[in-house]
Amino acid sequence: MTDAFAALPSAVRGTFDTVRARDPHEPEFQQAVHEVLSAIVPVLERHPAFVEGGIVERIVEPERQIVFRVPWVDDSGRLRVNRGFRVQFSSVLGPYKGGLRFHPTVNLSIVKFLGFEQIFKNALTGQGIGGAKGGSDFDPHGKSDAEVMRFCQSFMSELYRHLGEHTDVPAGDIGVGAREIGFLFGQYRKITNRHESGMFTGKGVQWGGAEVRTEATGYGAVFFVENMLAVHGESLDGRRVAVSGSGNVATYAIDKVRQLGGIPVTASDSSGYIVDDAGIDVDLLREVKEVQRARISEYVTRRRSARFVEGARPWAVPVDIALPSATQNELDEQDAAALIASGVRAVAEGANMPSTPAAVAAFRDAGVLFGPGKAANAGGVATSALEMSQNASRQRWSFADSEDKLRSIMGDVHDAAFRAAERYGHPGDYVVGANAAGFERVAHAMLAQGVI
Ligand code: NDP
Ligand code: 2IT
Repeated sequence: MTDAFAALPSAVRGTFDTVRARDPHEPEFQQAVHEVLSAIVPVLERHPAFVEGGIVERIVEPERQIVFRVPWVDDSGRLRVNRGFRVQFSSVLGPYKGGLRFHPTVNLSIVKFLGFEQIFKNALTGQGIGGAKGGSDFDPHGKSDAEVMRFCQSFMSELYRHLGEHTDVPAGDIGVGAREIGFLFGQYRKITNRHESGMFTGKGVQWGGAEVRTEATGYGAVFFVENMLAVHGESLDGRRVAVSGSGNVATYAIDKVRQLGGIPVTASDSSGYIVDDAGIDVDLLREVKEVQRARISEYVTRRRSARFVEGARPWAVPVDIALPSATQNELDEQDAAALIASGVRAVAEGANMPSTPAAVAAFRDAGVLFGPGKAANAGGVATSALEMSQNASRQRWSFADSEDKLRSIMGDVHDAAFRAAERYGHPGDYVVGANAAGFERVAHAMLAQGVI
């Protein structure tokens, strides 16, 4: 990946060279920085104060990064050691905010790329939340509930001292769902002797969680697509949609596509993908993945209209809309070419950075409507901010009100990105628009708050 970076204009080249020299072993972080820097050049040209204030040099360096040992004992009595991370990237707009990922591939490069993305995504939501990310190379797959609990308790026994409702507020991400959040919150409460609802989002709705937070990222991504299509007088009705992943984001994206009259025809996990031309049955998918925690091939044993394709990704299936919602760099140039050849109209990133830079370039060149992750998947963290508001005011909003708010926020996120793209001379380019709108807000706040 490192050698594939396109040359950058001189305004940002020096900063990128410094990032590469400082962190030569962080390809995902470099990729995320490269995307943002290439998109914000027109903003820097229009705001010399951002250049003089060293905003770009400062923003690529996390305010703080925490790396720690997580020892725990498995069910056979064997000692295991994982590595924990929290990268607190920027608190200029609010407390650090962003998810925790538990997956064997997690390392500092992944956590930094996610934390960096989170700064601009969170800014774009218009809420008062800074940017952070964390996690561990722990793999919850195949672990018992008791093992997951012991791991979460050990993880939180270190991390708790860096968290708090006004300091840093984690949430879920890959491998961290309702079960893990419960164990993590429980340990924080025990250690601190504080039931501090606002220190974690994605909590169970029975104990401080917000309605719609579970559904928010997937629903939000589909609302984003709805907005992109509406600009051209089009809708989701009757359109075939390919979704990758079968976790939190993918499941609720599929659910909302169906509700809005589209036909979600694929889902996947790390073993392969399923195609169901009758439309994915969300209840069955949830039963297989959430309840049984089984492989996705289990779905086809219970659904005649579906087939399983092992060891491949779903992008060769002809569709009108694609929602990559599994993980980073899961859709490359060849996948983009296949989607374009089959006439794809819109792509929106439910995952963070799922499309490689070459795939993004191919979509933009082909005139495909392309919603980058920091805009399209912002509904999750935006609803986290709504959860924080409800916790602070001890209120509980209904599902219907919360979904209305999410829909309206996604309309605002779309419009902010759309308008910024026009303002900076790249109409219709949501990559420029989302990065420019998020960056502008962060940069103004950094200038106002001085050199810190
Ligand atoms: P989940 O853990 O719920 O689901 C992840 C899904 O992606 C699973 O189907 C998993 O398959 C698949 N997957 C993960 N890693 C890989 C891999 N390396 N190769 C192939 N498939 C993989 O996570 P989420 O749905 O929460 O997150 C999905 C994406 O959305 C991530 O990029 C995340 O950062 C992003 N996101 C999540 C938000 C949220 O609110 N949860 C908010 C915004 C973005 P398997 O089980 O086989 O590993
Ligand atoms: O990538 C993301 O935006 C998330 N995983 C959700 C973060 C949050 O704090 O809700």
